[in-house]
Order: sequence, then C-alpha cells, then structure tokens
Amino acid sequence: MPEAATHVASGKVREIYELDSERLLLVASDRISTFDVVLPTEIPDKGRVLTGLSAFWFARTRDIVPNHVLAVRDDGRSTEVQRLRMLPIECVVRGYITGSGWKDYQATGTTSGHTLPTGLRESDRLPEPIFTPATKAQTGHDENIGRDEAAALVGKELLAEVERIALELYGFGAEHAAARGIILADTKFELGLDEGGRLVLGDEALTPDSSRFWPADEYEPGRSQPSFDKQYVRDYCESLGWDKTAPGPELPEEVVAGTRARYVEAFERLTEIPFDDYLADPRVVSAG
Ligand code: PZK
Repeated sequence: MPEAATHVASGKVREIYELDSERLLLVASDRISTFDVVLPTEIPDKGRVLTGLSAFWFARTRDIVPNHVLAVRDDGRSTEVQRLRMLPIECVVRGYITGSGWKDYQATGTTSGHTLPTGLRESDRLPEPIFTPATKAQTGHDENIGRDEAAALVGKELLAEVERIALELYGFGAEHAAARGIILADTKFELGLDEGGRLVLGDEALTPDSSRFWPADEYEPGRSQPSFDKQYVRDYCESLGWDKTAPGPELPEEVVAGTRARYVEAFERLTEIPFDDYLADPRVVSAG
C-alpha cells in the first residue's frame, strides 16, 4: 500500500509511515481492541469510518485550531499529515465521570487536580467539562497528571493554550454529537508544534477510538454505560467468560456485522453523510 514509505510506528490498530522529511502517512486498520486486547477478527471498514470521522472533525474545527491533515487518500483509510513535534502529554477532556476519572474520584474525590462535587455517581455529567492531562505511557496505561506536572512537561504558557483549545474542541464535538443523540463522554487530543512553533492538532480526533461515545437514549447514571460502537463485542466477550488476556476470541459473523453497522451509524449520524458517499470519494467529509 504505502509503497516507498518507511514504517515508523505502530499503534494497537494503526500504523505510521514516513513519506518524506515533512510528511507522514497514518493508516487506520480494521483491527478492534476490547479490554485492551486486539482481537483476531477485523471489523470491515472500521479504519475507513475512523479516518472519515476524523477528517470530518478536522475540517470543521479548523477555526478552533489548525490540524495536521494534508489529504485523505482515495482508499479512505490513509491520511497524509504534516509532521509535528508532538507534545509529551495526552490532552484529555471529560464531560462525564467514567473510566480512570471515576477511579480517581472514588479514591480521592479528585482527578488531575480537579476537586469534584461530592456524591457523584458513575457516569454522571460533570458541572462543566474538565481538562485532565495524562502522561503518554509507552506500555500500559496513561496516568492522569495535575496541572503542575503537565506544566513541567510542556511549559505553563503552552499548557494554558492547550487547555483552552482542548476544552473548545470538546465543547464543539459534544454539542454537535448531543444534537444527534450521541453523548461524547470524554475524549483525547494530541497536539504538536509545527516548524514555526505553532500549536497544531494531530493524531485522530473525536472518533470512537479516542473518545467514549454513548447512545443518549440509553444514558442512565449510576452504572457504566453501553459503548456506542463496541458494546456487541464486549457483551459477546463477557458471555464467553474470557479472562481478558491475549489472545482474544474470534468474533462470530453476527457480532462483526452488528459492530460494523454501529460504526457506520456513528459516522452517518455525526456527519449526516451517507457512508457509501465517503467510500466513493473520501473528500466529501472535508467539503462544507
Ligand atoms: C505521531 N503518533 C501516535 C502512534 C499511530 C499514531 N503529525 C504527527 N507528527 C509527528 N508524529 C506524529 C504525528 C501524528 N499524528 C503520532 N506517533 C507519532 C501514533 C502509532 C500509530 F497511528
């Protein structure tokens, strides 16, 4: 596929290649992970859904922050991007208390230095979205860090700008998603600096792999929420009594089909573009 490109990095479900000194190619695979394990069965078109959704958000948030996208290739799963100097923090924003934020809150009443109201239930909406930066763990899990620790990594002034941008991006995505029946519970951005030292949004943005999407019509605080995209996979894996260590189980075709349909549904609800139109010409998400 990326013929003369050098492989530079692998994520769990994505690859990065170097095109030249200034450009990288991000390739989103159809692999899916659950409980932190990549499964042996792929979800057809998952990589295209994530690539298209990211490109959609990048196009619509350009006035909030410039982004690294140069072009989405005709295959719909590969994005040519501007090479950046990535910041050494994950820029997480939470509008709801779940995941590691919920764990921190139960243990300390705080997360990333934010003192939260008492009496919150799992998955409750927060009074306002909070910026909860995290370290980039090479292996294992990212660790939430406070403002001082984050400032030590990127500098105080840059951190303030990063926080403002991350909160604005989350607000834009959450409002857009809410109007279409999807709760954007939390999300992670990665920012970098271009050759001029300007902040640029990198990585993927506001996808189900970098965010928690919850179906709004099933929202019920006081418990963990069903995932918009992965719930069939989780339910199936739980039904097997799998111990959640690698290798994960193969998925039956009805779980694959149901999960693919959920990814496509997320794409179509959020973009209001038929997924087939994206397949025919990936540039449709970047127009308008
Ligand atoms: C960059 N990652 C994360 C790891 C992936 C993604 N525009 C950029 N410039 C420089 N570096 C990166 C980017 C971006 N995006 C992102 N690692 C480096 C990552 C593995 C696979 F797809």
